[in-house]
Parts: sequence; C-alpha cells; structure tokens
Amino acid sequence: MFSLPDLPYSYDSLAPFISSDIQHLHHDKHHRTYVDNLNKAIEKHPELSNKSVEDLVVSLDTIPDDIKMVVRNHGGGHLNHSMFWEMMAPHKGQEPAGTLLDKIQHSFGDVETFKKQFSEAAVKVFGSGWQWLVWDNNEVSLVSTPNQDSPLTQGKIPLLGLDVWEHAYYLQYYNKRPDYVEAWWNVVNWENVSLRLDQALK
Ligand code: MN3
Repeated sequence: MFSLPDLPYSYDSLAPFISSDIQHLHHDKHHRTYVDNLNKAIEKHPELSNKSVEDLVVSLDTIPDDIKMVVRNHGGGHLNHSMFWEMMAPHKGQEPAGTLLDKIQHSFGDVETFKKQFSEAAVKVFGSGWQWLVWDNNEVSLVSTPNQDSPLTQGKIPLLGLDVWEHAYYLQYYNKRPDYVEAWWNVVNWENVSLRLDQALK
C-alpha cells in the first residue's frame, strides 16, 4: 500500500509565495487521490505490491495493460508530488551552489539564464503538466512532461520539477501562470536539488 507522505514543513510555510489554501488542496486532496487510485490499481495485481513507485514508473512498459494508464497517471502523480514537496522549502534566499552550480553554468551559462529558460518553458507547457531540470546524458537539461508523466520513464533523472497544473496555482494566481512561476523560485529547495544531483552522479 502506498501512503500519502506528510508535507516536510507546515502548510503555511511557503506563503506568501504559495498559500496555505493551495497546499491543503494540492496535498490533502489532489495528491491523496493519486495515492488512492494507485492503490486500487495495485490491488488488482498483488504481484506488483512490493515495488516502489519509482520502479513502477521507470518500467511502465512492463505494467499489465489493464492498469498501465492508471499507474502512468496516478503512480506518476504520486511520485511527482512526493518529489515536488521535497523540492520546495520555506524561503531562505538560497541559490544553487557547489557541483549543481557548476553543472548549471556548463549547460546554461549562468543561473539567471537557466531560470529564464526554465520559466519560459514552464509557462509554455500546454494544458496540464510539469517542467523539469533533469540529469541526462551527463549534463543538466530542461524537459517538459504532459499530465503526470515522469522524466524517469524516459530514463532522465528529475532534479527539480515545477507542477504547472492549474490546481497548483489557480486559487492564488488564477490564470496568471507566469506570476506563479516567478514566485515559485523563492521556495525552491536547492539543497534537495543538489542532493538529487549527488545521487545521480553516484
Ligand atoms: Mn499537482
């Protein structure tokens, strides 16, 4: 059985950038739905019950046809949101540092250019989806995924992800996705992004 992880901080601690109301709706309702639907699917195939959600999403092609779409959408949703909470933290004015900074500079020139390209790509994701910084082919790069698809299914390791589904911002930002994206940079947990890069480099 998969379970909904607690937020690693209080519901109001990403405010004013992401409101407590959004966090309650997004975590308690949307993320819970992904977990519940994933569990219902796995109940039909108990042989999969010892797999981690990463295992399921990495090897989607091996998932039985009758639950493949549910695992893709709701397993992906559970995995993406579990990462997303960890990829954010209360605002402390941090910036990328160490090896992560080196890799960003190598691929994008500097942090400002990286943020600009990431933000532009995030704003352009059509409909519901995610914008990612991934580790792929020995460098950091940008990728967008539709719906709840994970970069892991494409063999790319997610380092930083931004949920651009309307449910992630509509309560506070209405239709102004660019304002949400700009505010979100204030709550990126760069230490977590560095940790993910370190694990990818092992
Ligand atoms: Mn979401």
